[in-house]
Amino acid sequence: MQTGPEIRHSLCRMCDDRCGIDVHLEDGRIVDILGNKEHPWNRGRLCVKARAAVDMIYHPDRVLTPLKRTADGWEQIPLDQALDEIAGRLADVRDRYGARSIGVWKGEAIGFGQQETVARRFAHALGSPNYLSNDSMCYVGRYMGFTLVDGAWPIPDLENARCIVLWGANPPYAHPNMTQYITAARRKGATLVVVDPRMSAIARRADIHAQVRPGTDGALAWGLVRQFVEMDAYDKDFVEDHTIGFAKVVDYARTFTPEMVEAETGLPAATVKAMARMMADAAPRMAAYVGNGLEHHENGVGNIRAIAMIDGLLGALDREGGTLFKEPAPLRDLTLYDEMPLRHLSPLGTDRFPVLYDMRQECHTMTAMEAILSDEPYPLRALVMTGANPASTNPNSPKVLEALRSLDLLVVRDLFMTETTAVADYVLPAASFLERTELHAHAKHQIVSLTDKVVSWSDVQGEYDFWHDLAVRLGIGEYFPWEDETALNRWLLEPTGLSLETLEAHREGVEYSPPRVGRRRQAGFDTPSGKVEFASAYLKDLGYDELPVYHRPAYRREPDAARPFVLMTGARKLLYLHSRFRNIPRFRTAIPGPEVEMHPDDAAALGVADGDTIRLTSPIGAVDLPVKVVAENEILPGNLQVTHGWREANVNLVTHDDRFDPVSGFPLMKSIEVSVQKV
Ligand SMILES: Nc1nc2c(c(=O)[nH]1)N[C@H]1C(S)=C(S)[C@@H](COP(=O)(O)OP(=O)(O)OC[C@H]3O[C@@H](n4cnc5c(=O)[nH]c(N)nc54)[C@H](O)[C@@H]3O)O[C@H]1N2
Ligand SMILES: Nc1nc2c(c(=O)[nH]1)N[C@H]1C(S)=C(S)[C@@H](COP(=O)(O)OP(=O)(O)OC[C@H]3O[C@@H](n4cnc5c(=O)[nH]c(N)nc54)[C@H](O)[C@@H]3O)O[C@H]1N2
Ligand code: SF4
Ligand SMILES: [Mo]
Repeated sequence: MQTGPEIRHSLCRMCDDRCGIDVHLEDGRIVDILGNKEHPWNRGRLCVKARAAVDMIYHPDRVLTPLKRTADGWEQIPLDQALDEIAGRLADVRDRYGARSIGVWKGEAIGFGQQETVARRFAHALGSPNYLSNDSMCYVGRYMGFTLVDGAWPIPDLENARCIVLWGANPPYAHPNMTQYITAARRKGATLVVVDPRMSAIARRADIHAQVRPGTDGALAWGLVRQFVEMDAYDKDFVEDHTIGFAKVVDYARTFTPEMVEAETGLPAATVKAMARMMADAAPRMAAYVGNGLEHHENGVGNIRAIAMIDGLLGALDREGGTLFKEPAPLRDLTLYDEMPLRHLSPLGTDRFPVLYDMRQECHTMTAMEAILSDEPYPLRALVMTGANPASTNPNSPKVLEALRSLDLLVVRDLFMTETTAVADYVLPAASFLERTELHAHAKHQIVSLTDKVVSWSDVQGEYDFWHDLAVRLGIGEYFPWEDETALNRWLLEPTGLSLETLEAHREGVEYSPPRVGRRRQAGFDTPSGKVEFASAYLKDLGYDELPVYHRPAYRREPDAARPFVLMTGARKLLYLHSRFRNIPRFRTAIPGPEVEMHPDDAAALGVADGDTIRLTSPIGAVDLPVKVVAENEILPGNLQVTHGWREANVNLVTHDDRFDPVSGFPLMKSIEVSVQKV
């Protein structure tokens, strides 16, 4: 039967922005994806990746049938058989080694929210504390830095700010729709400061581009704190009423003179002063945002905590035009952490990184690789993974591959064959975001929305159906009593008082509670003391620095003459999401391959030009890449940048799985010492 043109409303979940989309169908097939003008976040605007969903969904290489590894290669098998066999093998592992030897892993394609919590629920229902994810490297470092100080990670009120400060973030590429809020504020006269060792797309538009050395942001933050105190530009009432540790802060900040900051960060002393002036002039309407650029360092959380203190000092917290505390949607919690805490079973990594588990209930993926290879502290023998490609995206990829290959069972749910499926025992076809219905809460606008299942394929399961069917086969079906996604969504939604029907009629989202400003100032902050904690007794008790003390990056502390270059990795490209989309031909035409960004002086000294191949070597390994000589002001001499996710030259061959931020456990993937040879 032929059906005419049809428009369905949903959300794009190619990245975490989750923009409202209008999906255009003809005869049941998606022909276009346009922006939903009703959605308060993107107001009709989309980035170029949204339309790539059409290429992705109908891609000829898509995995649409379950695959089983055999001696003769991949065999296509029926879904029921795949689930039966996987359940049988998981049951064997559970019998032999105990439930905790089974891990569950979700990747960035699944995001947080419902699809993550259902995976967490499955692990706990099975009796395993080992829930793993890409968040061993993403977001959690920032979440921790801010939560330790403010009790939550506040949301910058960009459009109402008079000064916006971005630290290690590049919204035009990474959060395209965030950029429109920055532009709106700029039109109203807001100033913009971008702290980045590179001239990023957003740094180009800044009033001040603070081009610091990688990993030295903490020194700049302390230098600004010192300036605010010197200038008498801090909010005395806020500090007095709502913070603890201020006297210690003033004392510690003393040595961070503009000249000292210049020596450490490379930023001229005059720029440090100008930046402080610009922020203080706008206060309290100063909105700061910290990106992924600060997380992948050995001093990441400390640097982020130091930055977080500035909001409190300038009185910008819980204020219009500053940073806002949004109320999370009162959806039901799918996880079983309260009903069935499994902390006593030693979730992997908890002993090394207790804060990671305390604050996020996350295990540590690098520790998990060690456990697989060594059986210490106990064996981890099976992994069920969805929406992740760690053989490309985790540090020290060869070791990741070795570990995954040595498992008794690796199951991967994906849309495509990847570096990770290459070592799997079973590959299951996963539903993309347009092939499942799920609830999303958008904290910025305090709305909840329901996505639409626009396409379906016979053997392709959504996340809930998969975990449910596996649970039933493993005898833990009682934890998955909802017949399907719809029944689950209804249950999750109940406490909000909103009905599924209302959400179906308003795919652009429905407000779950009106945003309020000033509540934390009245009721107290969500920290142990109820105050903004410049000094953390919680961290001190765990043996960490009470203040966000500045620790110099290793390449500054003990320069290694054999590895004189400092490598940053992972700066986002507009068209690619981590290891995704390299199979979209028109994207390949626009950005054909990997490259290493290099300063012209370094290129001259090495005798290399655009396109020449060089080898980067770290203690972990080596990778060969073509050179891209950038303009003089785009990168600092001695610094290099390579974006991850390329199969033909994977920069995670040289990133560290053995050096971490001590609080978050995040690996060293930026500010890495490397040597360079012409090949
Ligand atoms: N197109 C696209 N969008 C994405 C993604 C993607 O892969 N592609 N990934 C999504 C995900 S999961 C994430 S986490 C976000 C990340 O998004 P953002 O947080 O905006 O991160 P990036 O775009 O990588 O920009 C980080 C910047 O930090 C700089 N940087 C590196 N080291 C340092 C440092 O020591 N100090 C400072 N101040 N800056 C530093 C880099 O030069 C880079 O310009 O993007 C999301 N959006
Ligand atoms: N060197 C270096 N490495 C990094 C970073 C860096 O800055 N530098 N950044 C890190 C960060 S912030 C992150 S978040 C991680 C991300 O790392 P990963 O979580 O591994 O993310 P992706 O590479 O995007 O892998 C997602 C996989 O999910 C599949 N997929 C797409 N849609 C769906 C879906 O709907 N369902 C399912 N089941 N699968 C789907 C894709 O085909 C892809 O294979 O990478 C990290 N790796
Ligand atoms: S920013 Fe682009 S990729 Fe991300 S949700 Fe919006 S349209 Fe999709
Ligand atoms: Mo990320």
